[in-house]
Amino acid sequence: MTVQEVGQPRRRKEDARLLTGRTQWTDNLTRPGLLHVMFLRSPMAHARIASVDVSAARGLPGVVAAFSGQDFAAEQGSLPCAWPVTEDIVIPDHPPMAVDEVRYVGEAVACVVATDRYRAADALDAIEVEYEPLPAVVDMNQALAPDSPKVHEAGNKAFNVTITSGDVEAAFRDAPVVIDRTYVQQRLIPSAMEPRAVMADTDGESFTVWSSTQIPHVLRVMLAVVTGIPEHRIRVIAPDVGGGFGSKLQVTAEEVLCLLLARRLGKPVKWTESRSEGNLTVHHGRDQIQHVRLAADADGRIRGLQVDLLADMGAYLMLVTPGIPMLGAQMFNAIYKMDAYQFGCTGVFTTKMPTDAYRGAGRPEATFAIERVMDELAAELGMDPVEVRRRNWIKHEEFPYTTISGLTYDSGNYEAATEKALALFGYDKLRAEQADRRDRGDPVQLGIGVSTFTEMCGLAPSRMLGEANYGAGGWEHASVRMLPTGKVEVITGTSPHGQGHVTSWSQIVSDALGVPFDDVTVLHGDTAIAHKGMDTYGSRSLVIGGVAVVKACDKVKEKARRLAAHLMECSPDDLEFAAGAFKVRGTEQQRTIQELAYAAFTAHDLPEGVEARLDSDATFDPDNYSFPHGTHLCAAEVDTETGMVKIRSYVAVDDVGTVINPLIVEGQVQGGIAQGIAQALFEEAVYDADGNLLTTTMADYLLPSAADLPNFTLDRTQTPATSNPLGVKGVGEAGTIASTPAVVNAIVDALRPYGIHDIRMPCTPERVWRALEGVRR
Ligand code: MCN
Repeated sequence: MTVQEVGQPRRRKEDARLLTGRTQWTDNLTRPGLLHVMFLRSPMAHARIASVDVSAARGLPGVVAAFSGQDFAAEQGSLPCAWPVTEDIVIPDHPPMAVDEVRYVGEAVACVVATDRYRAADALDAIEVEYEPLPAVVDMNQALAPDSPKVHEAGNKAFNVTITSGDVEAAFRDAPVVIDRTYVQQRLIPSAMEPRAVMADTDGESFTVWSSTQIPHVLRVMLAVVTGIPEHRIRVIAPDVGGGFGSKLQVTAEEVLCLLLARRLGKPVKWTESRSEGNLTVHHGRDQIQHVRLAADADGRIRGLQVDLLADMGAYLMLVTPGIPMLGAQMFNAIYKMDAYQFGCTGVFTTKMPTDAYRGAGRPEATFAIERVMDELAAELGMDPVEVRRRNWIKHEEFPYTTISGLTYDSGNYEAATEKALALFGYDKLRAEQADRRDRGDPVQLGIGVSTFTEMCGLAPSRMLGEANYGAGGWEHASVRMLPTGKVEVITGTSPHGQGHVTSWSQIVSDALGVPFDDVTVLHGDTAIAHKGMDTYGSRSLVIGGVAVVKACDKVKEKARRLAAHLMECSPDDLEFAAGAFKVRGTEQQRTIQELAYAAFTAHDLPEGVEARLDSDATFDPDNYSFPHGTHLCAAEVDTETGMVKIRSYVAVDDVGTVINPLIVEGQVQGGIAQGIAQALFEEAVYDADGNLLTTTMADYLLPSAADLPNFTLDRTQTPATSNPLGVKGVGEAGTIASTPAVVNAIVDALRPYGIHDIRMPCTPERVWRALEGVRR
């Protein structure tokens, strides 16, 4: 009997190789005669470049070439922004190497190519750059002031959007309760395990670019557009990629310049970033100021919500920079029903590293604001925070439900996930302990934080992306080919970099074709092998790419059915498919899918219209986004004497529909929660007033380790999606989106009796202590 693979906690096929060092990180790769590139980066946040003199560097030992931005001005083009969110958005020119002006610390101004990395680094010192300093502007409000220094000639406002649904004025008029809050989403620095790296080579006609990227397919198109090199002459390979979290969803200056250097020199070149170079120049995440107003009735029913965002773009618009805050536009209303909603957002230029996608991208920010405000509403009304949510959320029998912001959620059951989470958490017991500690005046107070989240992922239906003015589609592609020996090769357009697609896709194929799990291999991440693809981000791979695999398997089976019918001289309708074989109903006659694969290979006796080889392609473009949801609960002990916060317990019940691999899902949720807690408690990119990044090392930028995090109690409910045949919903970002507000809500809940109703993230011991000192005084 064959075991159903979908739902099995299979260990990842990928891991044995990855864990035993047999990886192919881009930096491990080499080519005969490989040269190494290092970039000279601006030490100034804002300056005119008077001159760049690379001549002294050119003469140094081992140096093959040195170039300024000017040397590439004619061919380097402008780094792309593929998401112009409004008609009148300002998209400034963004040369990969600065030519006339630098606008953030770390912007490349020159480069050296040498026989090894260290010689290249040493030679950077010999380059003379004359800067004429210009004023920096790091604060968004200051940047919008009329007398602010201008980051770009066109001004510091990139775009402004307002979206209104329902009568907002009426909702707020005479509302018994209005909660009015401002939250700061601090800037974060993505820290993938593998730093960025890129290698480029040419045979004089064609080019190959190896990059630690999440998006080999998008990168290939964009490299062609930016450099003018014909697309069919560019092959992009994403070898093993050690994490990205959105930061490798980018077309970087270094990728473009390595390609151009390979062309200029006719030799292979490679660049690998150092950690501190990465902190400066990997695109940053978050960085929003959120002004949120919520109007409610006295019984806690929400009437209206008004959101006004300032979103820091940094100095330029990169691949999807302006789209990130817009991904939150339809998410602030979350799982709640309301009469009216207004969303406004202004994108602001500052002299800092550009921001762009970082795990959750727009949705963690929105979820944070609404889940924080729901707790404030509960406090204002003296209600339990779970109860206030219950009164407002969409009930399970109301799905499909079209929200005030216009999304149609296909399925969900917030009641079930919340009930399960409350039981696992021991909610009532913890509330009793909290009351007891309050009564006793215990210096260590207990806080309970609730986050009942949903998110839109599975980016996305091409039609909807078009309506949002996104520069590409959201489909995904798969090829499934049965080899002559009955093994299966899957080619996917997704580009996993830690998500375990090789394992998940093998499970899907194993069930669909009735072949053993170990007989399936999955190829990806090379534009010469996977011709079509839209890559991996936005928790889209399973709900789009995984479904494309199913569709391709269906076509393979259909072809096999026709062949089986021909060989067994029956009608295709007389065949039933089970356990990897086509059986003639009511007889013992059958052909296994492996036998059919061989027959299709030999092609000795094919029916009319059936081509040799048992293989097929499919492209899937969904009708809707995917809406996973869940309830996360956090209990935090807050030491009111030291400000120290300790997470005592954390329960997450997620609903991601049908689960392909529970072990992978659990890993995704674990990692996601860790990243969300990191925003709540630890991480922050800090710039000084002159635009210098102060958190350039891991000593300054506090990434939590496993030792800083509690054990998480994880469970699931399963409400299948109705928008795809697998019933699956995305999981890659869920934990990050849900966890940050759960933690901050817990801290604020502990401190509410002291008159504290917010702590700015990250909630470091110093910030908590200062807040307490403030009220004590
Ligand atoms: N899965 C499943 N059942 C479900 C949902 C998902 O078994 N119902 C499995 C999938 O088959 C897949 C994995 O979970 O193996 C993640 O699937 P999905 O939610 O489709 O997300 P993506 O594969 O598209 O991954 C992208 C997502 C994003 S957007 C970020 S950011 C992120 C994340 O994945 N970055 C990661 N997880 C990461 N994990 C690692 N290790 N490294 C990163 O950089």
